[in-house]
Amino acid sequence: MGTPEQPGTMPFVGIPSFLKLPIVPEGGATGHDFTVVGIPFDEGTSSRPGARYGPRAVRAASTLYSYEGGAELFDVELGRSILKGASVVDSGDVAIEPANGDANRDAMTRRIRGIVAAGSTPVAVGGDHSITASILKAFPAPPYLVHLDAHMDFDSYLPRHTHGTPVRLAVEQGLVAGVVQVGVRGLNNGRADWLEARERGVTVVTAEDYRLSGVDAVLAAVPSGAALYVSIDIDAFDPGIAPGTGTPEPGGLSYVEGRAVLRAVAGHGRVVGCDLVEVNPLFDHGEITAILAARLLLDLIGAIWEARIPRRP
Ligand SMILES: [Mn+2]
Repeated sequence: MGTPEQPGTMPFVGIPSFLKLPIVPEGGATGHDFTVVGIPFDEGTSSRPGARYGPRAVRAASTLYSYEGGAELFDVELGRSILKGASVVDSGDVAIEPANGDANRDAMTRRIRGIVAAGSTPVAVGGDHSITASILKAFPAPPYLVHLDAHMDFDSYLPRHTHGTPVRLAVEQGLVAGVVQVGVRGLNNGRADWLEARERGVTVVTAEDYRLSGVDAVLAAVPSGAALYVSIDIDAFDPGIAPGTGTPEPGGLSYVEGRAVLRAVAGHGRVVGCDLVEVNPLFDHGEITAILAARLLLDLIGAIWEARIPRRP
């Protein structure tokens, strides 16, 4: 996978870019298959802030997988290497400023637009979930949104640009061709919003639905071959494995359940971009949330790459 920035070094040595991959400056993303970008913004948080530290924590955790300089990621369960031949780079962070909401949101959109225009697939690491609406604005055509989350993020009672509203904003502004949500649960999704979302065509696969129906319930909502955008809110996962987040909710997905969704959608459609949001290291324990996040991103982009490049024997 690409040219390792720091060949031969151990995970604990060197500069912790994502997977210790080469750092390319903003605007230098041409020719790379995937471009990781940090968006350290958490002013959309409704409860416990701190997700601005998510990109740094996820990058540091990702170095656990950087043996051999990240040059090969052999998945022993799959019996093959993931991301083989893919060029993946870390383009640093969007330069977020405090209390500068509109400028920050414009900067996010511009940055993602640049990555897309360069022919690369953006892999954004948040930051709170409000960033997803600004990211979706960057695509020339609205993709289908595959959204893993405990919450529908369709709140009508919150201001427009919070982490409880990106899906409402995306639907109202026509930024998505459709939405399927997986892992929704708990007592913080309002009845009126739930009804309205479904009326507007949002498919809600609750955590319980998913346990009963598996990935079929998700795939049924998305046309085969469609352009997809995958947004992973880490709170889709159970707080037992993902405590480091602002609004944890019991009863979430296991790692294996979540990975199955990611692999299935990557093989079902054409993923044009993705994000992983709401990792809040201030509430993490033993870095388990950040490690889960790093692993999910590797699994996802590995599956996207595999769908693009037919497997060789
Ligand atoms: Mn969310």
